[in-house]
Formats: sequence, C-alpha cells, structure tokens
Amino acid sequence: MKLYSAPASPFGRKVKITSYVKGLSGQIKLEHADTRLPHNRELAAANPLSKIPALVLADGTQLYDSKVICEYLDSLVPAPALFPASGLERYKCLTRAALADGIAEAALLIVYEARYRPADKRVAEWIARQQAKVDAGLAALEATPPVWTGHPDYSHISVACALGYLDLRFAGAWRASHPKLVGWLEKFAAQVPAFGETVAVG
Ligand SMILES: N[C@@H](CCC(=O)N[C@@H](CS)C(=O)NCC(=O)O)C(=O)O
Repeated sequence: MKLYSAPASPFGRKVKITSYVKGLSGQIKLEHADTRLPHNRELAAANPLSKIPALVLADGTQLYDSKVICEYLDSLVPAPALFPASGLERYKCLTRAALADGIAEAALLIVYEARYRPADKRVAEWIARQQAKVDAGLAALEATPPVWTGHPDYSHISVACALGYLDLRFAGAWRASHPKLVGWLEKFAAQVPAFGETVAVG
C-alpha cells in the first residue's frame, strides 16, 4: 500500500497513527505529497481532489479521505478495534471524530488564508469565523473530554491529531485555557508512542 501524505497534515497523521496501532505500518510505503504544487500529477492520480491523505492499494484501488482509510486499515486486523462495531457507541465515536476533524479543518483554512491569499486580500471576518469553530470545538471537548480507557479508538486519534495541529501551527495557544484536554493529550501520548513518532517540525 502507498500512503500519500506530508508530515504536517493532521489527517495524514491520523492514518499513520492508525497504521502503527494496528501493526500495519510495515505494509505501507510513505509517499511524500506536496499539496502546494499547483499540478502534482502523482497526487492527482491517487486522489482527483489532490488532497492528502490518499491510500493506493496494491491493485490500484484509491482510498480517501482519512476516515475511510482509517476504517479500512481497522478492518484488516481484528484487534485492537478502533471503531465500535454498532450501536450508539459507534455514532458517538464518529461524532467526536467529526468534531476533531472540524477543528483541524477550520484551523487549516486559517493557515491557507495566510498561505494562499495576499495580505491585502485576506478577509478578517472569514478568519474569525473559522477561529470561532476552533474555539467552540475545543470548548465542547474541554467540557466533556474523551473518556480515557487506556486503549485509543478512532475518535481519540482524531482529537490528538487536531490538538497536535494546533500545537504545530498556532504554537499551542489552546493549552492555556483547556487544562483537561492538555491532561488528556498527555495520557494519550504516553499510551500511544506513534503520536510522538509522528510529530512534525517546522
Ligand atoms: N477531509 C479530508 C481533509 C484532507 C485535507 O484537507 N488535507 C489537506 C492537507 S492537511 C490537503 O490535502 N490540502 C490540499 C488542498 O486542499 O488542496 C480528510 O479527512 O482526509
């Protein structure tokens, strides 16, 4: 399997951590994909949306986005199960993961506003709108942090990667006002070495 990703991607990091937790990292060849290139043909061949992460299987099957890839990897090996199989527990897990992805997506849009739009064309109201989503998402997680059972599930991996992205791109400013989440992330990092092994720098 080939995984198109980049070190800073919070969504690619979800897939990498999932592959470690499932014992599948040795079966995945990492392909660095530069999403800043206007025409990255190799990435476009793996995902017509030219987004990372994208997984290409041995038979050429393309899988994206991060949730689909994580669920696929989870299906390959029975334990540890990262997605509750059914019932409300499954949908609570998926919703928490969607909240975490939403935080990462809003943060990414703020980063892209600065990266792709000239300073005089940036829209402060748009940035504030995305920041409000990040803040509200963090507030919801701080109010009811994920219960830590000692075993990560898919939503835990998603929350950790969203927080990791805020550390990377916003100098961890979230930490001062979210003490419960800080404590939760410390426990996660201690139990899931792949989190530390996938930290991006710069
Ligand atoms: N919902 C997607 C989001 C993927 C995403 O937005 N990835 C970013 C990098 S972190 C990307 O590829 N951006 C390039 C672009 O939007 O052109 C997922 O979960 O995989």
